Amino acid sequence: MSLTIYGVSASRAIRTLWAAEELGLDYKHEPVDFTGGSRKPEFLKINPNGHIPAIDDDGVVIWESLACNLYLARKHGGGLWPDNIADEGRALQWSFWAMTEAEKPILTLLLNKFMPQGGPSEAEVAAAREEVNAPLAVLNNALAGRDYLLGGDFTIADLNVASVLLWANMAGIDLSGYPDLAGWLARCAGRPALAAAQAK
Ligand SMILES: N[C@@H](CCC(=O)N[C@@H](CS)C(=O)NCC(=O)O)C(=O)O
Repeated sequence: MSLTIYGVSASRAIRTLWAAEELGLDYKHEPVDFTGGSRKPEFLKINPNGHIPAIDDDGVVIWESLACNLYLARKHGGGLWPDNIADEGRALQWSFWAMTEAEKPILTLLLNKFMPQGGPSEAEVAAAREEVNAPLAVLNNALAGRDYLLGGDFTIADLNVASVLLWANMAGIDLSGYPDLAGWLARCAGRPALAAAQAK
């Protein structure tokens, strides 16, 4: 069996490196960067979008970070994949939600922090500050009275959503008004598998 994960850990590839570490997989890491490497012809053969991450699992090539994670968790289980179809549906729901509802405003605020010159415009930042509150409230409410999104255990739903929400911490977004979310995010961020992935 051979699994290759493409993408430097200081990119969305951290999401898939984290999943692979949680699953205890043996994999090869190709640290393709996002400042040119992802646009090289050899990488475009893997992901024609020119983005990292991507994986090649014995010839099965998957791109889109959270799709890579769903695939790996579905294939290897290891407690990350739900044990019933209702929770599988919820894991898909939360993964798509992270990408479509939460990622954009959080990324705008992250870019604003690290690229004060040449990053998002003032108007885009103001809109993102407003826009981010709705998904943060939805997530906070979903976590009320439970440790993890599907109940008592950490699953791929948590990994996928937390891997996007980690940017909120990096962007310095104040989460004090969302205590259930903040507690959950701290639990997810403290997992040794994430530290192992960050060290790649
Ligand atoms: N929706 C994609 C986005 C991937 C993406 O945009 N990755 C960035 C790095 S974080 C990238 O490859 N940027 C380089 C480029 O677009 O040339 C995913 O989640 O995998």
